[in-house]
Amino acid sequence: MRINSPKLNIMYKACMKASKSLIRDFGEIENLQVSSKGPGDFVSSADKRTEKIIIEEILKAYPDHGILSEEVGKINQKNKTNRWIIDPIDGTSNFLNAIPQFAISIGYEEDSQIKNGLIFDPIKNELFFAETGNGAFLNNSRIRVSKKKYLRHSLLGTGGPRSSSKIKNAIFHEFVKISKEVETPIRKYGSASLDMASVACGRFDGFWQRELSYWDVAAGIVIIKEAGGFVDFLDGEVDESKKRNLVATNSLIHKELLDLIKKKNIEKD
Ligand code: 2AM
Ligand code: CA
Repeated sequence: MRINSPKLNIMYKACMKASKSLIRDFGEIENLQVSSKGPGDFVSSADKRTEKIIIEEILKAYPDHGILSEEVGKINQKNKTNRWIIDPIDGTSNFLNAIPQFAISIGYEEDSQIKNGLIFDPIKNELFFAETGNGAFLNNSRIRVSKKKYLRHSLLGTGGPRSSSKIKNAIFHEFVKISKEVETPIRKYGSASLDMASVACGRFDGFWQRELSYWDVAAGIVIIKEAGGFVDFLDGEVDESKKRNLVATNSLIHKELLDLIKKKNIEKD
């Protein structure tokens, strides 16, 4: 592994340590699935355990750095300069259903700019990582976004909406609208961070999703950029807390996809 940056090193160490127990927990899920209680509580404690290991490793190295993490929320909020953004299990529903499509995602930002990102799929043993200015990698190899030029020939991914979404119909209509413009059916794999990693390494040509959280996408932002792709937030979102609606592409199909998303949905809500 060609990791020679201090921040990436910490991410890598934290992630490897956490993934050991996560893989063990994943192995238990199939048994729990057929039990009367189901795996719900077990998954939530696996989530918390993974998060705790990652946070401990980061704070051991940088005790005063800020943390934003899906389960515990914010730590060291006073530090506005250095912050780590963590999603301990991205793709929770997959994990819960014993589907091997989930990841640990860790981003690091300085002055609100994402500098480093790492996304680890512990089942496929795929480690995606990047540091600003130094390119993006999958395990030992440099990765690049795809070279597809036209939306019609592109393979796209998306996700959501949750049943609680207040804009469910608009999201479904957007899906229909975009589906009609691509030859290959759109993929919905259920892990936003791995969808972003897929754009970075050229498996997907683009990905968009509404109502995400910052921890779903923080690491993916720098990995896609360093792989030559483009990441945008819809509706002029600049404030991090409002950055929820994302479009990420190989850059060549970006305008075409963005224009289509912005075009009024034809079907009525
Ligand atoms: P999670 O597994 O950590 O909950 C599923 O489409 C993907 O989107 C997952 O990565 C899921 O993260 C993420 N996601 C986050 N917020 C979501 C939302 N409001 N609706 C749908 N998916 C969401
Ligand atoms: Ca997530």
